[in-house]
Amino acid sequence: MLLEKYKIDGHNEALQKAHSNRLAYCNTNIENAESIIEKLVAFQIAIPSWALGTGGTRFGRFSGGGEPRSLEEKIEDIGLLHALNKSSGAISLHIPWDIPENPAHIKALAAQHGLKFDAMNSNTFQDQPGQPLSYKFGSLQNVNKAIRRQAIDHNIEVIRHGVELGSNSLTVWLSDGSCFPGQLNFREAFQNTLSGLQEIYKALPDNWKIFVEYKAYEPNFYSTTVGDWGQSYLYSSKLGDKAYTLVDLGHHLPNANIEQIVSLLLMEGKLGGFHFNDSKYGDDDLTTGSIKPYQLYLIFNELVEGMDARGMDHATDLGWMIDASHNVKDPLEDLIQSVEAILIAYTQALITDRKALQEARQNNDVVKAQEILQHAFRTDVRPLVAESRLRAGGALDPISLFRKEKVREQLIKNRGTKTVATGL
Ligand code: PSV
Ligand code: MN
Repeated sequence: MLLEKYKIDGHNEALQKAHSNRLAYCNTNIENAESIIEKLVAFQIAIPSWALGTGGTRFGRFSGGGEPRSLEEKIEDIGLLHALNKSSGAISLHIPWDIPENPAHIKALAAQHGLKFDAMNSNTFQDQPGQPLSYKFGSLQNVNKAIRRQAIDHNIEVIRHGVELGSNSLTVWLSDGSCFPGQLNFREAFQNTLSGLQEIYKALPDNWKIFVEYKAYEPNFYSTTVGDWGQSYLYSSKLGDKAYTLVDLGHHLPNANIEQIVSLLLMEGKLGGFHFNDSKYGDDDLTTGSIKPYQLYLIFNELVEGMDARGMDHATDLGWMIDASHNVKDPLEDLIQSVEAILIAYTQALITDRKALQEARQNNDVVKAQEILQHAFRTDVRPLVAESRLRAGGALDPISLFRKEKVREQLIKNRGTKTVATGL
């Protein structure tokens, strides 16, 4: 389904007056509002193909209905999202969940919706029907050479699909690890994984990057072979210039200082990509900013500071993506909320008074440093984010328009209540 431009315009007209008042107030408090709005318009967050259906847990899955049944319908859903917020201009595919049967057609369809292809994701954490060898005891780390070969070949195949679509990066997340002490020789598992990644690296086209994603645990519970940023950094450093660490916010042990991790990876030029979500315990599936918005702001603060220190382009030099899939919310509404939370945190980082912060640090004025950060965090920047959407042609209030136009009801009518999107 398409959301016609006149509906978005009508919605915006009705809200324009109240929005202008809020924006005028915001502009009086924020000096560089214009340049912030420009940065917000440029900032795009990729949507993963697997976030459009209802996620399940090992205890069950409660479908909300109207889920996309094919890659075409996933693209359509992200197109809808992008029409509403103008900040979701890219899709990230997971192979084999999203094998494009006709790449030229898929590419053209995505272009019609104004979407690009972000990082491609390989999957060696599940066995697929007809797959000759099992990943039960790991893929690239496996003690069996033939299984390692199968995993390497799969990743090379994913690169091939990505080339056809115009993507230029591969994200490798391995569930490899062990559930019990003694199950693995850690060094051997590392070396096997490294040599597998080296083979995959060799298959990367010149303009491609590889992102090595880490995760502390799950599905393995005793050790994970790419378990933290240190291990990912080790792999990416040994691989070479085209290899980077990917930070998924939900992949840390409780209380990890993610902002510090981000800062140091940026300093080393090894931060490549980001998966946004939020977590309460050890999850990676909650809506971005729903639990720890202050942490999200602190992370963005380091991102902006670190990227500026290296002269990087905020919009294009890192891969920005949401990685979550929901049990209880409408997936599209959830994604609208996540994108909004990301843009708010980004804006708050942009308005942070860095000069004053530097001075406070120089004077060991801890109180002042906290005041500066919390001032930015407590500033209501939503009118700036809304204005950037308006200028780009999106909706001032995407969720209310989504509901008013009964988008989910229409998707259910077109696709049915029992559809299941491929993914987890
Ligand atoms: C693993 O939890 C992960 O974060 C990786 O990015 C996967 O590719 C993705 O989720 C989907 O399962
Ligand atoms: Mn992830």
